[in-house]
Amino acid sequence: MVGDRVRVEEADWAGNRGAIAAVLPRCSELDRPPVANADQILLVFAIEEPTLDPHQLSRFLVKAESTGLRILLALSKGDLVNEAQQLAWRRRLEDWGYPPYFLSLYQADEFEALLRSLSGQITIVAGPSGVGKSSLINRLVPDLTLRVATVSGKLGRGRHTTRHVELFELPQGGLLADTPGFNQPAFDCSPETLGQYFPEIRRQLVHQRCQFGNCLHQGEPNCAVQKDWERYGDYRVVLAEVGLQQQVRDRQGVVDTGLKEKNGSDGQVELEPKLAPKRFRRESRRSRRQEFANLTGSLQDLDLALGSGGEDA
Ligand SMILES: Nc1nc2c(ncn2[C@@H]2O[C@H](COP(=O)(O)OP(=O)(O)OP(=O)(O)O)[C@@H](O)[C@H]2O)c(=O)[nH]1
Ligand SMILES: [Mg+2]
Ligand SMILES: [Zn+2]
Repeated sequence: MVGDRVRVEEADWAGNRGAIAAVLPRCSELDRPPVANADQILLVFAIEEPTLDPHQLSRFLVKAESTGLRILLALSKGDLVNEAQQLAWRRRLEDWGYPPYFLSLYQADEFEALLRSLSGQITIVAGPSGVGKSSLINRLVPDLTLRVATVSGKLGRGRHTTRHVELFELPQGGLLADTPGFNQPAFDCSPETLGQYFPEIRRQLVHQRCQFGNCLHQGEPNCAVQKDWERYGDYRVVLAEVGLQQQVRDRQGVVDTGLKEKNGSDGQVELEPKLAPKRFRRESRRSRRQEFANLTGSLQDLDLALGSGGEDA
């Protein structure tokens, strides 16, 4: 992967070649964009061209949170809106828990402050297509002239769009990964962990806890999470999505989520735990073993090999 640390044997220094003998253990690993050993993600969104869609930004933030890496947020193309609009976005994103850096190629911006938080770090620059990721990296890395997109057409995808992941060295120390833009991040977390990816929920759970450990914060008895924050709707939408994904995995027999659908008081589909945690663990092991057996097509052989107590096979 881009970002891997490797041991090279028989280096041919003159020919600038060598054989990779081993890939050292990774301290982090991202699938999309594929980068190893990164410290943080710099999420770049344009305020205009393309117009900032708060729901899309929210999805990218959730995806970024699920990596466990530090998150920085930059809003680019600040020159395309007025100061009042910038201030409104700043306030809004601070409420979400992500104070943004405002950037612009064409007017004074917060480039210096951003630079300080990048130095010495390995940073993945990610975000939708055409927001100015490559333009920003050109600015951060002197003498670099990455080709930037000439946006055209309805999709805003043009020529010179970035098509691969590459690391660049900052003069202050640290590395930046330019990545191809993508527009719809997919999630792979469980409904119960989703809440941890919203700073608004994390903040509320610092001093209080919900009554149930697997609470989904949808109005369960003694839930400690309020509903009066802007992204609560986004939370519910993503929750329903990851819940459905898990049900699909369930039906394929991969693992039992322990959740079932019910109709909530406000007419929306809600998920609720369907089994006690202990029983749920037992169920899930059995279904996992079942799936493995189906895969190999020899349930009997497998049961013999595992024995009846082979729980963690
Ligand atoms: N007005 C304005 N335009 C900008 C700014 N930064 C970048 N652009 C323009 O936005 C377009 C896209 O820039 P890129 O840097 O190629 O965007 P990208 O995010 O790397 O795009 P992909 O590689 O497709 O993901 C280019 O035409 C840039 O000139 C800015 O601060 N203000
Ligand atoms: Mg690019
Ligand atoms: Zn709760």
